[in-house]
Amino acid sequence: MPDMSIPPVTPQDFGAEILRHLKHSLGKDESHAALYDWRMSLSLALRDRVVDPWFESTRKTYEARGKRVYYLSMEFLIGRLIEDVAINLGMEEVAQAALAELGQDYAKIVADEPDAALGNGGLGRLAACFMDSLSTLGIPAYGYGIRYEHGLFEQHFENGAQMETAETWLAQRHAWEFERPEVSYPIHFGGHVDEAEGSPVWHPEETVMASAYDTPVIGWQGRWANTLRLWSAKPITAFDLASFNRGDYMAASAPEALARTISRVLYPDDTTKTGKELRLKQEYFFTSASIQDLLRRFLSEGGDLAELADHVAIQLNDTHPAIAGPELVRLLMDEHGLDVARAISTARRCLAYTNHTLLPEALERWPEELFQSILPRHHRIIQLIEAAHLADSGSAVRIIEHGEVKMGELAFVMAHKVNGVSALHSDLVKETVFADLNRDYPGRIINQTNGITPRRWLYSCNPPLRALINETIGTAWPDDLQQLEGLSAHAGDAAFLDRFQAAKDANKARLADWLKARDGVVLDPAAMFDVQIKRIHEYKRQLMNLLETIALWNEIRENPNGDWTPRVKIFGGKAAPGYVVAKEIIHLINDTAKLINADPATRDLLQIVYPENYNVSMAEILIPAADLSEQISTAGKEASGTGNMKFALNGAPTIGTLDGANVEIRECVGAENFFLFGLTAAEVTARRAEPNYARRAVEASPRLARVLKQIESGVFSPSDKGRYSGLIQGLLDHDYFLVTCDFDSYFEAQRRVDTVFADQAAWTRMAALNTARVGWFSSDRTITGYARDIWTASSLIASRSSRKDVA
Ligand code: GPU
Repeated sequence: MPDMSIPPVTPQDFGAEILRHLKHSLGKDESHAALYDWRMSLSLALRDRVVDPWFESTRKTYEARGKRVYYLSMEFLIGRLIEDVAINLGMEEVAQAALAELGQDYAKIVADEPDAALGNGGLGRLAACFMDSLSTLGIPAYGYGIRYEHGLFEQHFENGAQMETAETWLAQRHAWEFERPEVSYPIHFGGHVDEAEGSPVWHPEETVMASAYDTPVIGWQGRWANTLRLWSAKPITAFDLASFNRGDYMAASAPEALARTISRVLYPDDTTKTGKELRLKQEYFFTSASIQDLLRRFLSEGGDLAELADHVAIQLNDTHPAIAGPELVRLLMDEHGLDVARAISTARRCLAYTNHTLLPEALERWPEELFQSILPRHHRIIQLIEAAHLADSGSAVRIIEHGEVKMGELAFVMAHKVNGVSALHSDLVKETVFADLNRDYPGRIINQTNGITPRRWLYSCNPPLRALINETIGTAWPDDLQQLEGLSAHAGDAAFLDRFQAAKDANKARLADWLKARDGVVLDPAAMFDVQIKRIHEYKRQLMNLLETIALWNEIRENPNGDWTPRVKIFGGKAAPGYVVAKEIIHLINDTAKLINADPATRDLLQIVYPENYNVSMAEILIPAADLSEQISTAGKEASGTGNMKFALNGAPTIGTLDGANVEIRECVGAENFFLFGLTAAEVTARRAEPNYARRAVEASPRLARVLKQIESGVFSPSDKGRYSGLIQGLLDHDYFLVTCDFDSYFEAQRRVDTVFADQAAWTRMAALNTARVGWFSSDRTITGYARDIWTASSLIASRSSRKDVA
């Protein structure tokens, strides 16, 4: 049922709006329009319809004088927006019909949109899902980040090895944003602090401008729209005319080039932090601009700084924006005259911090010297923060230690709440990385289990299943996902299960068609689609998946007439360009695929597929088509996972460890509908203490030993037999992620998967129960939790259920 706030429009009228943009915004007529022109015209016509709800939301926010949430994130992994906006506005069918009448192919136009890949993986995609839920829930909020000129690199395979090229989403105009040249702030770097007169003065060496670009984020049924405000770096002086006139053209454009560097490119490191100076500048750049912007907004409404925390909630998405603490303290002290203690306590009441990993290599630390040279004033302020923290809490935990500034500790100390992203992860945060601070600040660490937006990750990406759910339980589920529980009642109904399976089959056929057209790869849609898509990382153990694949290949070859369940192993994901082992794993997957896929003895039973350049749009095709979800990280290492939720929601049971949110997913779907294997987090820790655990595990498993020998001896790299000897030796010498120890348990769990999959009715029932029981993993539930436990922010729209009462 369309919402009253969106005026209904006919395909004819909407078609006229598209044509108006074609003529007046693109300067084309129908006979000259290219695909790009149609896409832009459709996008601009849709954007027009977002503007009124957006203004209305802003007006209500000003009137309410309540709290705004500011979500600071280095990454927003948005993906495409045409379908997202059309669906949230309830205009999908109108848009399709309008374009059909204009003789244009809607699907082709949608697929022409570049993926906005301003993020690496889970953390960035979570931020995008949160923006969607904040709007759907009607919580006044701004997302703040960087408008990278180049998003995450594009991945190509050359003879199986990953190659990277620059991504260029802004090469064509971005249809959804509004440039705000009038909204800009100076951002300073370097120089020194002059403390001669008692009150310190920062004399920076370098200044750039942060210039705003706003993208409206429309919620479900267009009831509310928030703003994603991304900052682009611009020079303070555009162009040095004197140099130009002297004939020195390089020098003339130097200030511009220097400034632009800051928002030029997204760092492609997922979870590992490289400690590069430019990265610190990026972090400070967007954080300072955001803090200046929210303070200006607050003060322009006549706010009293003593009440800042009643109007401002700032959420730090990991430590990347942790400089927000000292920056807010700096502005409160240096520009608004608060004393240190007041400045710190005011800032702390505004700030909260989300931790997304326990991996030591991901905890940001900056060499103190580098930090001080770029942010001398903040260095001093952090010393003040540390002194206050040590004195007030009696804690012994330092923020600056051994010549390093520790951003995790800084974020923790400056936050009134710190949260982990799954139940297990939050417990481990308390017990490990922040054990001491947890004792010093009891109750500060809480849990908020991650979630995903059901609008993009079911309604939009899975039309066949959407239709079946609508017919079965009605249409109120997209913003009240626990209603999916109503599907459980149909899990014994053969007709329902047939239709559920038919939806899955349609999605598998769609994937097969897409892969055929894109890569020329042919899939058997009757085979099990076994999917592992995520960043390539040793802890995520794509290598273990591949070792199991090779072991299976060996066994099929030995017993070709056995009762095998045909499988397609699908991998997708990028490796950080500097992550050597991850790139070796990619190479090995591709080398193995080449050999196994060409084996006539097993070809109909086992296939490996690794499409290049996995991204959000590819996930939207792969996830609905998956039969099995691979969530096989070493227990204790995956903070939450969110892909795991997307697969379960789309009816793909999980094979997985007791890690991250897998634990909670298994509780929801029932242990009998989840393929569990492997060591627990506690067992992992214990096993690491045992001498030679990897070699002993290999000795105990002839199946694994054989596979490792094959790889090491060059079976899969005949032209370069030694290619993987380092990788295999590494596994035997220091298998930190316990691939060897979990291998047998994983292999055995896969055989249980085979057995259930062979019983189609049992499998479909299990798949349907997964969909029915994971409604809790909606990011609407997650955001409701943040709003209640961290922000004390409220919705400014009537809730869905009370709207139902009115209707
Ligand atoms: N995560 Br830290 C990232 O994607 N990038 C990072 O830099 C860091 C964490 C992920 C976690 O690995 C994943 O388990 C989690 O679900 C996701 O953040 C969102 O919380």
